[in-house]
Parts: sequence; structure tokens; C-alpha cells
Amino acid sequence: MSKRHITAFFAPVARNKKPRLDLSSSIPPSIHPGYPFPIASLPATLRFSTRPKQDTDGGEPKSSADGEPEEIGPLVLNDKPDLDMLHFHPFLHKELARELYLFLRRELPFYRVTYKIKREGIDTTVNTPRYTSLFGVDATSIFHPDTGVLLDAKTKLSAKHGYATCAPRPIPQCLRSLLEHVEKRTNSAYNFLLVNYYANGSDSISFHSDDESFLGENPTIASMTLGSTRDFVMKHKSLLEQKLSLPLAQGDLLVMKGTTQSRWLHSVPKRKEAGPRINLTFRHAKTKAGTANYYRYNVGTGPVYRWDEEAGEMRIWTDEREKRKEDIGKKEEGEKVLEGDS
Ligand SMILES: O=C(O)CCC(=O)C(=O)O
Repeated sequence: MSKRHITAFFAPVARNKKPRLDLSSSIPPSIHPGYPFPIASLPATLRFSTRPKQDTDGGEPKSSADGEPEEIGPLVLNDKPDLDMLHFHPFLHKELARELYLFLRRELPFYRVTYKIKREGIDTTVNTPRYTSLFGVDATSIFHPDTGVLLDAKTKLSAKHGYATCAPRPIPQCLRSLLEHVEKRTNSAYNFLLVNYYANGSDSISFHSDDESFLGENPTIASMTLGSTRDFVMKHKSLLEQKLSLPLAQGDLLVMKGTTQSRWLHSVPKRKEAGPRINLTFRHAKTKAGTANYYRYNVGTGPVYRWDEEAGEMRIWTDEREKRKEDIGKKEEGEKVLEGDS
């Protein structure tokens, strides 16, 4: 029998604590005149996967030779009229989804857009009941890969015409790698990424469909959930008895395709008990009208919000560099007045 020192019996049990997935990166942050501040990058080695690393052998995904599929496939949801969806449950494993949620909430600029519409002939102000953000440009233009300058997709010449009401900005590195992974797994191309942040159950999106003509006929839209679970509620536009409620959980990806947008409406209704959630939608807009529409409703002209870790909430972000410039201006003005006084 081995002899153990008496103190060993009282020592805390050493738990095999897994280090947190570290998303810090040595890649410089993404910068662009359209970003209010630089947007942190993700590590180049980050592997988007439904399976955590410990499920893999030497960092490589399990192959089907191990008797396990490399990635968890989607559930097919087409058992209702005109419904054509895939539900990846999950698409990203829980640990990655959680860290990505915290990263994006901390690093992205957000907006609380207000806009005016005519409702039944009356001018009405709408306050968007959630935080939003947006990156991308429609298929008629591209961003120069080095300078971020907007170019015509065909001629590769400067493309300002048609964007008078908005300032399109490229998808930052941290979202581009995720977009490319979603493109691969859903077999579709996307040029827009819309971000929704629902701070709590009072934030919501009402019934609508993403069936604008600038998305083309029967668009494919992929929608990712990070953070808390929310109910995704759908109803058929004309078959009123056809309804569906789908809880979307951390790391899920819902792909809406075929006639889903033209025949169904979807919403994320208010829920008393719901926690914070980020939703990312990956879309492909064909025309400049799409770009103008998306920037109007997801960026707008109001203040920028940024996550405040200490306050534990989104706060209006002020550009310290601008403030400093203003302060210097005021100081110089004051000095001139003093000089004039003597
Ligand atoms: O948050 C969601 O799951 C839905 C978002 C949505 O419908 C939209 O952005 O159009």
C-alpha cells in the first residue's frame, strides 16, 4: 500500500479544468472609413465546427472512417406547404458559439435605428426594437481588397454612383471567415451580413418576410443564433392554419430557401424571460437598391452603440479622437480670447 501524506487528504481535488477557447488574435484589426472604430480580428487558425477540438484527433476533424461524420448535418424542414428549410442544430459547437457571441457583442458597432414611414397615410416614427449592424455591398460592386474603396464589379473603376444615401463598408475579417464557412456548408454565396442584438426579451422582430426583389426569386438566407435561445415563429401568408414555432439555440443555423420567403412570414416575438442573443443573417443582394435599403434600416443616421463591459450593456459610443480635437479647438479659442483681452 502506498503511503500518502496526511495533507493529501485535505488538499482540494485537482479538477481537469479545460482552458477557455481563446479568440485573441495577432492579426491586425480590420479598419475602414465606414467603421466607427477598428474591429478586432479572429485567429487565422480558428476552425468553425460543430464538434469541439477534443472530439478530434490531433486537431483534425473526425473522418467518416472513424464511424462518425465530420460535421453534424442539418434537419430538413419541408413537411409544411411551401416550407423549405434546413436546421443545423448545432452548426457551431457550444464553446465556440459562446466565445464568438461574447467577441462579437464586444467588438462590433451597433445601432438602434429610428426611421419614418407612412402608415395608413400618417407619418409615423418607428423605433427598431433591437440593436442592429450591417456589413457588405450588393453584387454590382466590390471592395478593393487592400484599400476598401468601392469598385464597380465589372469595370473595377470607382463605384460611387447609386450609393448617395449610404456608406457601404466591407465585411471585417472576423465575420468574413465565418461567412466563408457558412457559404461552404450551405452551398450558397452571400455578400451581406446583417447583425441583430436582442438585449433581452423586450427586443424583438415582428412578422415579415425577406422577399424584396433585390434578393432575387426564392433567395437563400442563412440565419445563425449566438447566445440565448429565442422562439422563431412562422406563419403561412395565405394558409392561415399553417404555423410553426422553432426554438433557435446557441450555435444553431437555420437556412431558409425555396418558397419560404415568398410564402411564409417569420418573427422573433417578445418573451418575458429571454436572455441576450445575437442573430447573424447571411444574404445575397443583387442590386444597389438592396444596399441602400439595408443601410437605411440597419445602420441609419443615429449614434453608434458599443458594448460596455463595466456597465454590462450597450452604451452610446463617442469617438475620443473627435472629442480630443474639439477640446483642443476650444482651448485654442479660449487662448485667442485671452490674448485679445490684454
Ligand atoms: O433573429 C432572428 O432569428 C431573425 C432575424 C430576422 O428575421 C431578420 O433579420 O430579418
